[in-house]
Amino acid sequence: MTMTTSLAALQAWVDSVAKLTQPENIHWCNGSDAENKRLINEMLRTGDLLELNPKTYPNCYLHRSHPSDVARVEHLTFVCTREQGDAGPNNLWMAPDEAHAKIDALFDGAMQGRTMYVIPYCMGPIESPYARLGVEITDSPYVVVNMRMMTRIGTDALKRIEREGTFVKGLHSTGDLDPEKRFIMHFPEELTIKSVGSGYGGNALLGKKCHALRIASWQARDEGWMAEHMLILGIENPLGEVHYIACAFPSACGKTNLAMLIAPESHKGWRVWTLGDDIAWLHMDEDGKLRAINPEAGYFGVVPGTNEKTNKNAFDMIHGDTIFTNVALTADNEPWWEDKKVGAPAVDWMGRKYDAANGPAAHPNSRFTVAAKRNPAYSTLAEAPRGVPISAIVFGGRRRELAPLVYEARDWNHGVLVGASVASETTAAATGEVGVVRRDPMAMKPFCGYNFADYWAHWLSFGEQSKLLPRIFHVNWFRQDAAGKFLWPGFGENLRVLRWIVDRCEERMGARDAAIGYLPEPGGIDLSGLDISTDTMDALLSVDPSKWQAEMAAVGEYIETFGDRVPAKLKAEHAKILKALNGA
Ligand code: GTP
Ligand code: SPV
Ligand code: MN
Repeated sequence: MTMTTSLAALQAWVDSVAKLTQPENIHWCNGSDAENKRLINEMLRTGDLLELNPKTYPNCYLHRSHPSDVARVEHLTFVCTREQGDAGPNNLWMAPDEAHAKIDALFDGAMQGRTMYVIPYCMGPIESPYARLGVEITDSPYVVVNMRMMTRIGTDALKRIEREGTFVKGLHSTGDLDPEKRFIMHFPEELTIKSVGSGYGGNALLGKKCHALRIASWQARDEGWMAEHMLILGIENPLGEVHYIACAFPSACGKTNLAMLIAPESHKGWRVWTLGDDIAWLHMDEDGKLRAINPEAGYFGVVPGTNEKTNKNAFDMIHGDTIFTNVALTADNEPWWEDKKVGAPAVDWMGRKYDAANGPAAHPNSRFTVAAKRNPAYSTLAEAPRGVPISAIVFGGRRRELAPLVYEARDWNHGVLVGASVASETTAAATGEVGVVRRDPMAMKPFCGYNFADYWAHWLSFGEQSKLLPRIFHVNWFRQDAAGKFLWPGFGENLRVLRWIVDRCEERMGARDAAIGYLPEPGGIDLSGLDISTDTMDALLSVDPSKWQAEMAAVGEYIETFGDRVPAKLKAEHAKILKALNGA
């Protein structure tokens, strides 16, 4: 083995991993085009990638993951802290020694006959003081080419790692894909991640959920910043003024779509700019404003539902330089998915001849991987080292009833309660039952690397530090009528709700004081050019006191499960809302 880094700690770790996993070759990734091309050609040869129609989808490939390996596996994801209480009831926990022993046994000899790739990466703009570094070791070339689009990998990252000396260690092996031998383990106290037995997305691209959320949230608590499951967008009005908004919605609940929104016809001169679609790191600046960077450089987005109408920006950008995972194919070798609106499936996501009796042609959690710069709405401020100042934080969930289209928290502390109360119907982004409401505080249930009670205390601590914090809102695009039809048209029309949010931040819009917070007054949301009845709007903005009493009782019980560590301030906010509801 040749010495390939001047950082002894990195070299020693790579050597020790090689000793354990016994790869045939070791390759340090420099991130170049040539390297990428070589890996793609190799995967075309092994069948890990299939080339898509080069005329209509140039530089696009299909990857089919193992049918048992198509989503995050929360029941196999562990946070391994010395004290179990530090991981909290929101995480599965294992003692670090036991976890290392268990997973190292699975890594033993796991890379025999394979190449071990060493991927130095940077989360965040390479010159950003807020960026953080990591090295992922993997035996999957699919992981390398995905990490190359999703993060900033290679020589520049390695230089910064060598300069700073600190980096998150991520070890990944696809293993034999036996679900019995699959674990995603986090050791926040050691800045270490170990993942085995899955080649899929959030389980294998360790810079994303494992590093940028679970490990980073732990570091952020210690260091006074926040790592959140949030998109970042800029909304520009016809005068050219831009406000930046960060939104936390659970997986497959509309972050990518909102981040790339195209204004409806009726809204000439309005634009949305994308800074990020999944993760935001928030820091308070000298003035007391929260600033956000997107630690990622690409999108790993849900494919089904993407079309010219719902998300034209995404639809256009995934017509080139894209890796598709688990979509179907047309007879012309183009990718196909449910609600694409053009073409027809010939071969399903498992490679079988398409038969409607087998279910959807594309897997409901099929994904595209694409560089952010291909997005027509890409904001170059995504590369600004200090990020952008955030005017509003928006929480949301998928709730067929109860939660109104939009409401605003009274203040920061109430907003923390609103975030802690987020619940949403489960989706295909994680294995398990789909469509059951579960509590998903701040959309971080699967991603917070420490005890939620401590996390809420951390959120509340910001309220004591500044008077210039963003206002906090809650939205719900997914309210349905009795027949199961969405009441709100969603997608581009969501701009109307963003406008109300910005107007509230600018204090140029009144609101109705409902017990749960502030709601739009009649006419508060601009409905020009939209065919929606007054009855529907009333339903969308209704707050049913008895249902909300039951909801807040459930929130109270949930918070109680975190015991003595729950901050008194959060309980006080909860008591205030219950009281207001009882008086309503
Ligand atoms: P992750 O990548 O898993 O974190 O998901 P995400 O939050 O980025 O969700 P995404 O934008 O990919 O949307 C998931 C699904 O919700 C897709 O099928 C979308 O078509 C659908 N969706 C997004 N926005 C809306 C909306 O405003 N209304 C409705 N009805 N559906 C939406
Ligand atoms: C999510 O599930 O929230 C995702 C996809 O964004 S994954 O990268 O698999 O976590
Ligand atoms: Mn996500």
